[in-house]
Amino acid sequence: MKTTLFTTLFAASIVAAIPLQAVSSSSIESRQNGCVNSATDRGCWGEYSIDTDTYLTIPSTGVTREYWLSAEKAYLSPDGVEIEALTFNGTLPGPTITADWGDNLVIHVTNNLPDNGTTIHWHGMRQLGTSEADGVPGVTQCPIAPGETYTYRFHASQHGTTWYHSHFTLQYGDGMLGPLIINGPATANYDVDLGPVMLSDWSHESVFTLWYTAQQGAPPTLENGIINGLNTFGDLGKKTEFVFEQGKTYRMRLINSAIDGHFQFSIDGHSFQVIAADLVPIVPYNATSISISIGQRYDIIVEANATTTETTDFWMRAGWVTSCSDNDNSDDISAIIRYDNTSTADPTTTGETVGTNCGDEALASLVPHVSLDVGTFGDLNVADLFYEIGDSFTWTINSSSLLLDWAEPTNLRLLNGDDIWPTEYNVIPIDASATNNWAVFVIIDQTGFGITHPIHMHGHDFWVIGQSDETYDSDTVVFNLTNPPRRDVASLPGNGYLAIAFQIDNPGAWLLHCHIAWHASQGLALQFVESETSIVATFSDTAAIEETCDAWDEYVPVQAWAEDDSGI
Ligand SMILES: *[C@@H]1O[C@H](CO)[C@@H](O)[C@H](O)[C@H]1NC(C)=O
Ligand SMILES: *[C@@H]1O[C@H](CO)[C@@H](O)[C@H](O)[C@H]1NC(C)=O
Ligand SMILES: *[C@@H]1O[C@H](CO)[C@@H](O)[C@H](O)[C@H]1NC(C)=O
Ligand SMILES: *[C@@H]1O[C@H](CO)[C@@H](O)[C@H](O)[C@H]1NC(C)=O
Ligand SMILES: *[C@@H]1O[C@H](CO)[C@@H](O)[C@H](O)[C@H]1NC(C)=O
Ligand SMILES: *[C@@H]1O[C@H](CO)[C@@H](O)[C@H](O)[C@H]1NC(C)=O
Ligand SMILES: *[C@@H]1O[C@H](CO)[C@@H](O)[C@H](O)[C@H]1NC(C)=O
Ligand SMILES: [Cu+2]
Repeated sequence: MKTTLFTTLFAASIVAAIPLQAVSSSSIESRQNGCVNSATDRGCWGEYSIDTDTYLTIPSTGVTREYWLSAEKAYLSPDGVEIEALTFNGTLPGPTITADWGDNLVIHVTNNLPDNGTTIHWHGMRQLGTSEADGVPGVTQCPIAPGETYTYRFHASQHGTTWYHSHFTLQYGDGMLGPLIINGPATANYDVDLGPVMLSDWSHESVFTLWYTAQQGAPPTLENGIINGLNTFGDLGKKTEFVFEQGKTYRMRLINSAIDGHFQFSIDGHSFQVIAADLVPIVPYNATSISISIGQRYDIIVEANATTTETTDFWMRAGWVTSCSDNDNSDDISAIIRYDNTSTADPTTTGETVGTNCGDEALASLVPHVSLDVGTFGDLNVADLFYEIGDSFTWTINSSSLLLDWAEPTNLRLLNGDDIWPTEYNVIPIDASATNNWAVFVIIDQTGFGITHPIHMHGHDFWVIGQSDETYDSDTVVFNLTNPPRRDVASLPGNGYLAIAFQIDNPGAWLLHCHIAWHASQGLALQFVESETSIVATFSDTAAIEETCDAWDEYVPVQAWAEDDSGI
């Protein structure tokens, strides 16, 4: 076990060192002297462990993992129906990117699409000191023009399960996404890591075509959903399959990578332990199903202890919650677990009834394992969510809908000393003061629609200090500042409010947005410009920022399509 772990930890070649703040170095020897991660000791991780506060302690393995990704069109049939997909390396999902906690990642993304720009966001990665690698067009960089390459360099300062996806308008809905796994310790033991389980909704028509109707307000109904890139559709297609060995325990890494789908995940005949919410290990709790909002991840441990006398085949269900959005194949988005790998039969098992929860798991269940309280903060930042109906439907935050100019990203403006922000950049400046270094942001749904919005923030995990479907009242609200749930996506309940707190410790321009792709395109987003005067000093490759914009400026006059949404 010892040999295996440290072989994988240090097998990758050392390519380049990335300058980072607050990186402590550790030698291979000291790590080998530490506690070794194994099936019966998952809390261990060399000289670090599951108890390490990942905000304070940033391990460095000295290892750089280098990847190449190609954004390209591909004809694929995930559910038996052939479509022209936009992909990474021609597959759906794209290649799994893996690293160990403390590694550096260097990912070269080449845009081989004939007629779209692109940028890649590494969802949930803290990007400490590397905001230029956050991959948001119009915020952190210009889109990568067709034929061009941009290199993303960042440090794996957290561990767990996440994903990467295009942040260029609706593009990930056509297939530009993949898993991103950072190996590290866990809060419960398991035998086998089964890897990512990506739950997506799926359209037989390009999301760019659907956008023409979506921008009028009503969300389109997609035809299907897929698990790890596969599902059936009527008699067509096939299901993803997993094999269990009786008595073993399996870690599964659930990722909701949908554009407009909320899932209640379950496995017939099995309950499971939930051990992490997004990139935050939690005190394990047991569940028979789990509500997973767009952009969220849950790591679960499933014990292969089903009764197999009647059947050896069980459905794994991405239960579609129809009260959040419609789907034509809502009762058949599933995969198969087999205890007998020679079986080809469809399971006949029955499972959990899908409920109506469009929001998150109960806050009380999501107790972070490393207990951290919210520190001193200044004035609250409060913004109302509303909407406008003009030529098209847009959401407004604090009276303004996000609209970014791809050619003038916030980072380029900062480089050029041009920080008179256009109103529609929805900038909230955030700065620490002598007495506090925490920010609190409250978003209040004033639309009256009653729709739940999964809110994702870049550059930070946030502390969920308030989440309610009741009317926000500043006089009576009580925030939970004592080790509240911590993660990077949390739901804003319909007609209610979401209050989050985060540490002002990472200079950069950080997007906060609804992860329903239609809503993001309709402007439900803003950006925190955090510690503005310190941002430019964090850039390690200003030439890359400028050259990407120069190439984009050259491409724009010949591009086939103009920006027709918020840009993200
Ligand atoms: C992606 O494709 C490129 C060639 O286009 C190849 O060099 C690279 O190794 C592939 N990346 C992965 C992660 O498979
Ligand atoms: C991106 O490409 C698709 C075709 O794949 C097209 O429909 C869409 O309009 C393009 N969007 C932009 C902004 O280039
Ligand atoms: C949850 O399930 C695990 C594994 O079966 C078990 O050890 C544990 O006692 C259960 N916890 C609770 C609170 O039921
Ligand atoms: C199977 O394991 C789960 C926890 O992983 C536990 O809650 C459940 O009671 C077990 N079932 C049986 C039949 O032992
Ligand atoms: C099926 O399981 C057996 C026993 O564990 C194993 O030897 C065999 O390689 C497996 N076959 C496939 C196709 O996975
Ligand atoms: C909301 O807009 C007002 C007026 O433009 C501004 O003073 C305030 O700082 C904004 N608040 C937030 C949270 O954006
Ligand atoms: C705050 O949240 C944590 C995690 O959900 C929970 O354990 C704790 O009881 C909550 N405290 C209060 C006062 O609500
Ligand atoms: Cu939304």
